Amino acid sequence: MSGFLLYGHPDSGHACKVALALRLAGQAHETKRIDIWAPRETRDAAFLAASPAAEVPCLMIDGAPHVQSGAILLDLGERLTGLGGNNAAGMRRAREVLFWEANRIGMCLPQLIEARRTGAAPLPPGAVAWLEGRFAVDRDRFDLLLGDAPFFHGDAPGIADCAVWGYVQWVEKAGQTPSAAMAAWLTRMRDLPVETRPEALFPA
Ligand SMILES: N[C@@H](CCC(=O)N[C@@H](CS)C(=O)NCC(=O)O)C(=O)O
Repeated sequence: MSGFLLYGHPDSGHACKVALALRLAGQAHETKRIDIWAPRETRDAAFLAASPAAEVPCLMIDGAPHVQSGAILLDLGERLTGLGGNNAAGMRRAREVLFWEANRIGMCLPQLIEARRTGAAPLPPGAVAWLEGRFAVDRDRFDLLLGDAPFFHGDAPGIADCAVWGYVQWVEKAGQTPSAAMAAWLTRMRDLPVETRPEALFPA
């Protein structure tokens, strides 16, 4: 199949990152919702063939599968315009923010959200306090990285913003309080002239 097909689910911040990047770039694409709460073997056969770990996101580009949200974002940043990645400085900025996000916020907030989910397996004693301590550090680093600019790529958002937004969009669902800078950035992200509601990014 030619064109772009994104497998994802509205509960996956990793998949939301990629969906937002495609929207920001104005890239025509199809989406297919994969039930990440269902047993892996019950998922769409074409998806299972494309995504070896049965994880979303998986982005098909002209029939070729791409997995790992950070790797996909870096690919899209170079491939498409409007994502802040079409020059060396923009890609350097993207790599710096994406690797930080994957190591820090992308490890911390999803676990805090999962810890609060009804029916989730309980985390070991002390794990939530440890994650919350990490998030407090991440929140300060968010402020430092964003600085005085409206977006991580400057005046307009790019793949670094998509990466950070994936889970920061749910900071309150994770039981955490955003910094003032984070709250203002979230408002700017929500007010972008593209769809950002997870349920609408991956319609059933
Ligand atoms: N490091 C991966 C994480 C992907 C991931 O953990 N996906 C989750 C949803 S957020 C998933 O597909 N879970 C379903 C499963 O593992 O069965 C990325 O950045 O894409």
